[in-house]
Amino acid sequence: MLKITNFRRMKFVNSIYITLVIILLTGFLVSPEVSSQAVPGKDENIPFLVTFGKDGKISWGDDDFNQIFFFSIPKEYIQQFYIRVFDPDCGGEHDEIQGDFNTKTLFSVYGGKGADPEQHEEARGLLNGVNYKTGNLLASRVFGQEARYDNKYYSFGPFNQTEGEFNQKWNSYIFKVVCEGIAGDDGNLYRYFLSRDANSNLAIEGANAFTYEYTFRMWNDFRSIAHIYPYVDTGIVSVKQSNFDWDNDGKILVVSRYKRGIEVPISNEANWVNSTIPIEPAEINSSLDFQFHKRQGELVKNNNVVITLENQRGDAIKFYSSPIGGVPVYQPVVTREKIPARK
Ligand SMILES: [Ca+2]
Ligand SMILES: [Ca+2]
Ligand SMILES: [Ca+2]
Ligand SMILES: [Ca+2]
Repeated sequence: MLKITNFRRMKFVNSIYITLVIILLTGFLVSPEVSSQAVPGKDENIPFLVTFGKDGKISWGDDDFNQIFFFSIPKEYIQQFYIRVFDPDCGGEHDEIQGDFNTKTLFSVYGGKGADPEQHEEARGLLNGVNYKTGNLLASRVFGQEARYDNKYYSFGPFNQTEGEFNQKWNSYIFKVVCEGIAGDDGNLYRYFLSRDANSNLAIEGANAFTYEYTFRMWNDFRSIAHIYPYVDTGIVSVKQSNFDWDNDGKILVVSRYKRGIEVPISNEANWVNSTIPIEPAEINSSLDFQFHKRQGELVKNNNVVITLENQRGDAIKFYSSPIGGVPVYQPVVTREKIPARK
């Protein structure tokens, strides 16, 4: 046992109070509800989504030149909202140039019947040659090289929740956002934010964002670890992961409450590699943590990668941009007696 003098105990108690006050004051800024509205999410440590123009090479890391994200708005939220896109243009800052900037990117927002990927499998965009642009087109815009939106936001909306497709299970309205590289060969890097406001990022409590095929950019920093958090729903006994164009860039590990870090086979240049990971009953209704550890030594620069997951029946598994139930943590075998003493 650690012996603490009264004075030291007072200091310790005071520091706990101060910490609590700081947590309460800043809670709004760091709550999961807030971070879950950014795509990629705060916990993912992923700088950008990426979509190349359709004349790009798949060896640059985008296998299909489109990306589909879904936003769920809880039924209780009755105000209008906006889907904001950061750096929607392809030019200037952030984007990946090939020759000159000539990529045009079409962003489209869909609602109504056909938008919800749980009720309409084709909306997920995983069936080759099948139209995934289902639902009512609510808004769209093409972006080229536009200084006006370089390193800035463009806001789609306002939308009303009832313009989405209602999902009974999640008691939410679902919206679909499609990004397509309709011309050119450069990579458009961008992010989303679901907001109550057109001009700033104000999160909607209980809202969420998810996808079934995630195409993203890694940080150009070999110390940086990216994460994605697929949700393991009831009935899942195994997960098949597929990764594309990982450029042999270090390791991909799967961590969960019950997995310490299973290494999965990785892709190299413009190829898909897959493997199957068994799921324990105790992992149901939580998220797995897929960790992307970059190779040490010579930096693999501008690494774009695609990840898809499916269950044992071949059904796609969602990735949430913020994990449901929080970030998975280790459950060490011995926990009770091993709380470290404060110094
Ligand atoms: Ca830009
Ligand atoms: Ca170009
Ligand atoms: Ca961009
Ligand atoms: Ca790559």
